[in-house]
Amino acid sequence: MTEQSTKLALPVGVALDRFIKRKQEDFPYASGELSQLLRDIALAGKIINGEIRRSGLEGIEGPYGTDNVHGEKQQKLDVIANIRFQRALKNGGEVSAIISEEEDKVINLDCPNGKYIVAMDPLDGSSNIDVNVSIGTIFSIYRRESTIGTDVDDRDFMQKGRSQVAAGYILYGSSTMLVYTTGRGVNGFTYEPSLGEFFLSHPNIRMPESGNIYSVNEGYLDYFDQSDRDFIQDCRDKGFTARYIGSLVADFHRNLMKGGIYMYPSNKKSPEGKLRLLYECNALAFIAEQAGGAATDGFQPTLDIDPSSLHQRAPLYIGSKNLVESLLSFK
Ligand code: P6P
Repeated sequence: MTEQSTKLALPVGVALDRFIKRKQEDFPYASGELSQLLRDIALAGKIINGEIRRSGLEGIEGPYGTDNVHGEKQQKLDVIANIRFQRALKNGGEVSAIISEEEDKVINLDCPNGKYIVAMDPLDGSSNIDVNVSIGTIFSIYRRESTIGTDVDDRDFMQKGRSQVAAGYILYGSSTMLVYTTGRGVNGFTYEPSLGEFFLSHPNIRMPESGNIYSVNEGYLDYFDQSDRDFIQDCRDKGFTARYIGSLVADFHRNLMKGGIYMYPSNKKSPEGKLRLLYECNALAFIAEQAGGAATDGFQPTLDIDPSSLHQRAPLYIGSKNLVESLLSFK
């Protein structure tokens, strides 16, 4: 394969496997581990997609009966998705440890030679599972800071979002899509269940610089800071459309494709907001920036936030660059 040909945009319809291999050639020193890791995530996504689509028939809807570290009721599919991803990544051998919304502590995969660590929300939007509304998987991939061959340590997980080597999400919506970046743009793949494969459907996604959609839970309006209330009022004065699905991945993806802003501000009930920095905010912030959008906690770019704990929360304003800049002008 000549140098030039791998730089060309790959055609819609190319299979994920071939896309990953072609793009790997853009990284001269790539030895294939990240490629394999992306395949492992896609594999788990395919399995979970099938289970979500059949959940009403297989009695795997509803609560599991336990709470996660945040005191949120775990749904059966939360637990199943968590297991699927851990198993796929452990079997793949490229990942030494995982942090997950569904686990209190770091999950060591006993792969000390794994070059990478993964932070993930196996299934985000759980409250929507039983009412057939879109839900999603969110993942961030980092290179280990600790020495390969030794056990992971805190340094590995306390990396800024700016250090991600890859990030993405799987949206289980009207179609199932994998959207990811490795730092050279954002590409979207649509799952074809009859062939059991993801195919490139949205090459080189760019987020519109502006838009007229705002996504926020206005039921909490009285708990928001005045600056957030003023921004929301400004959106309404401009005749913006309000769209809030209650699934971050679905709201983010719509805004990525059409332009818009999603916000989950700090508020009187949750002073740091609700969303988790390491496995929700950072991945989407990386994608947003790679697609020409922006993400902030209201004071600094999300990707520059210095993590201090595994499950820390961060306010999130993410979407079209002009809308995020407008939001910041109210701060
Ligand atoms: P609220 C789902 O639990 C989630 O993490 C995001 O997917 C979603 O945008 C948000 O929380 C919804 O939270 O407080 O508006 O119900």
